[in-house]
Amino acid sequence: MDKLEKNKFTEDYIENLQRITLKNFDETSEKDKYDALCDTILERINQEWRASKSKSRYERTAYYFSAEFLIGRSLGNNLINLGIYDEVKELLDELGIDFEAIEDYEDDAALGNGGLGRLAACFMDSAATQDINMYGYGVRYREGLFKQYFENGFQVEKGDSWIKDGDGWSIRVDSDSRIVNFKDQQVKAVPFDMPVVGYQNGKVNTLRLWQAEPFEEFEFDKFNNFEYDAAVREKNRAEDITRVLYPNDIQRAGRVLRLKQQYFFVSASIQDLVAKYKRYFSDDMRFKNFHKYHVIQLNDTHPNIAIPELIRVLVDENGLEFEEALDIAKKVFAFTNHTVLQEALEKWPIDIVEEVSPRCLEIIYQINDVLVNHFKEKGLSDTEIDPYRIVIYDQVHMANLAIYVGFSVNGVAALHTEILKDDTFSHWYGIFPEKFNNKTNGITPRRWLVYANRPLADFISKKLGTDDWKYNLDELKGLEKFADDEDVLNELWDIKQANKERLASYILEHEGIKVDPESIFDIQVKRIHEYKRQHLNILHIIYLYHELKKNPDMDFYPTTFIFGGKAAPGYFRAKAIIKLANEVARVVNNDPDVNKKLKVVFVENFRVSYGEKIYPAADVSEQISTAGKEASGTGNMKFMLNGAPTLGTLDGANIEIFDHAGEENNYRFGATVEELNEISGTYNPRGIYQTDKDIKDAVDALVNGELNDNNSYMFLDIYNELINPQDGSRGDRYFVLKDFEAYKKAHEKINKDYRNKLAWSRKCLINIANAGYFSSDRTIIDYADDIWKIDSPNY
Ligand code: GL4
Repeated sequence: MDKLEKNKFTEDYIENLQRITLKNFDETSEKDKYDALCDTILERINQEWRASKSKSRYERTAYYFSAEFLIGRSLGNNLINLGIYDEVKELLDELGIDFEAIEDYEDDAALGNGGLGRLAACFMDSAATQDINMYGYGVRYREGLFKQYFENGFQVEKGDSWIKDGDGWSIRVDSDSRIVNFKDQQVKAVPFDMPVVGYQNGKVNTLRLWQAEPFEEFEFDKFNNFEYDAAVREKNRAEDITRVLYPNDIQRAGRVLRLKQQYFFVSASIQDLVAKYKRYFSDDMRFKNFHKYHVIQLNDTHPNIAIPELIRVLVDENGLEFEEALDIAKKVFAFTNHTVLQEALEKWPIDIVEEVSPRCLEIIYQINDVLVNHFKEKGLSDTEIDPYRIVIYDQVHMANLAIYVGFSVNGVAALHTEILKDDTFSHWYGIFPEKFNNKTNGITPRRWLVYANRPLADFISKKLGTDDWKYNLDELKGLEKFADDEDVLNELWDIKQANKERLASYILEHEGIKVDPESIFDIQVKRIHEYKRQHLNILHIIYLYHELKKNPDMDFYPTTFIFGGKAAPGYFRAKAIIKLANEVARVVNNDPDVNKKLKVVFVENFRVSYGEKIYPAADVSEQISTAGKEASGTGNMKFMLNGAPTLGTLDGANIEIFDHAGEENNYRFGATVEELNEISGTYNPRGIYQTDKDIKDAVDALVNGELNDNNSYMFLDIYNELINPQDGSRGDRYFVLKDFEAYKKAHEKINKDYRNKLAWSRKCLINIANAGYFSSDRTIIDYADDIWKIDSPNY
């Protein structure tokens, strides 16, 4: 911004502030100042946004259908991408406004659970930055992911009404409202558009989130008749549809309302696409060229009912034959799978599908018939066809639907895609090998480095002599030439140290725990799940605690173990893991024999904006899932990009991180998928427990009174799962005890290596230098080139 633009910005800002509040400047609140800033920025974006929209109208565009977009905050990120962050901060300073307080005022838009939703948000940022036409379609939940509190160490959930005071970044587009018909209900879908600003390139894509509303605010007759509840019943029923985000990560939520949500946003989005196509391509009423302009990426199975919905709209509302419509669908849909855990593969009972949209169920049967005929012609018997059926045992298999109709099926990391081909979907791979492809996940470097770790970003630009790495992350490779430059390594160490100090004060302020910034910050933040094995980490801390109690002078470099993450409210054992971590923290942190060397913190309400403070301050990135279970992981990439070596299993994208940055710069441990497959029949966790004293002592602490679960039986539940299964299974399904010894050894190595400051800093540097591959810019370009063929409008 030059001086003129700066003055104009300030002028506009003050004018907006006064206009929306009817107050004098010094009477306005933080919220007022935040709102006015959003308005002023939106005005700046408006022109480029409209230009991008009209330009893309006649160009091939990818539509990303996702039930989740975990955006977090937008203010800082938008300013960074517009290239005016420093200037605006300065302008506000001049007005006497505390910019950080304004940034902190913004609620996270937590419209997602974890990795899957955050990936969608990173993709939006990358597509805009790489000038790719990509339009996001999702749900405007009125309640985002619950807020997490701890009471007595137990997780307590509270609502997250993130838009109760308005939402500074959306534009309500009433004129594009659609009607969504359920079997027994009709609601209005109102779109709210959020701008997705590319990094300093003038491109603005759109994220369109639908909100469910009634046609009438209330029924006057009933009100007049003193039936007050009845008068607003329909309104509430409509609003219920987009009221809450289901708080399940990985697990499936088999509820009618959940399918209604899915159908709701998908139906509105499909109608939107078809209506616009008819408006701009009015000479193609048989939709012959529809597939040339549209590709729809289905983010996991949640939006898959879009397939019958597109066919419904084409057949019922536009007079196409079923076969014609199915042909179009086959060219338009592509499907991404995000997990191999069986409990996540959605299967909907047919009566629920019928209850939501009887017509879509009919169409699903029709598609299923085509599928069965196709396989019969190929000579398959009825039972051979069973695993492919879309409808079987009164359930609709949402993955089968998308794999059959879609032209592309992708996994999200190399190992994951191999598992899909060899195992989860091996039957499909046998028939349609050409549909399968891998797209290893990525993260946006703008939010996760340029914004979140300003000191490191400045350091990189200075060393490389350019800013280009911000949109071409492979350039980080240039840092490798400093691998043996002591000054540079020291500088890098100091940046980390300063970040750790910042996090330490934040933790003191928000968690009330004093941690030593000189200690190793060993961090595991992610959703709580048994397969992610936070309990392996905790058992190891219990072991360390025992060792230090026995020998307080033990040669041990002080370490702070930091946890963060939410458990699904209905997932008892995940909640038990949180209670356990909090209890271990209580015991360890209050024990003067050890608490100079060992500290444990579980940060409350981990979310995107907390992550922005945590990743830059990590020394060790814990990525310890059971091999084969974590499809990719993306937190692992955030740590790597911020210069933390990975302590990880051979799982998901960890493998690719080790490949790119070198095993010698990371800490790999634990059994491989093959090894686990091999022992799965004979694995005996109790045997390990009986022979390994360290493990026994740590596991026994769960039930011998050392730790207190306030009579919740939570620790007994974990104990039973590990060595005393109550359900006849062999126990320890996630091989926690199997990997314990290797995990312990890896920690010992870290504890030793960290003392060599230069050697450690070198590892950090090499991780950063090789993080280029994990930019979501690379991922999205791969989608655009290989799946969407987006650069060829004449496709
Ligand atoms: C997930 C995977 O668990 C995670 O490994 C992956 O990184 C993410 C994005 O692809 O998708 N799948 C589901 S379900 N939730 C996830 O976070």
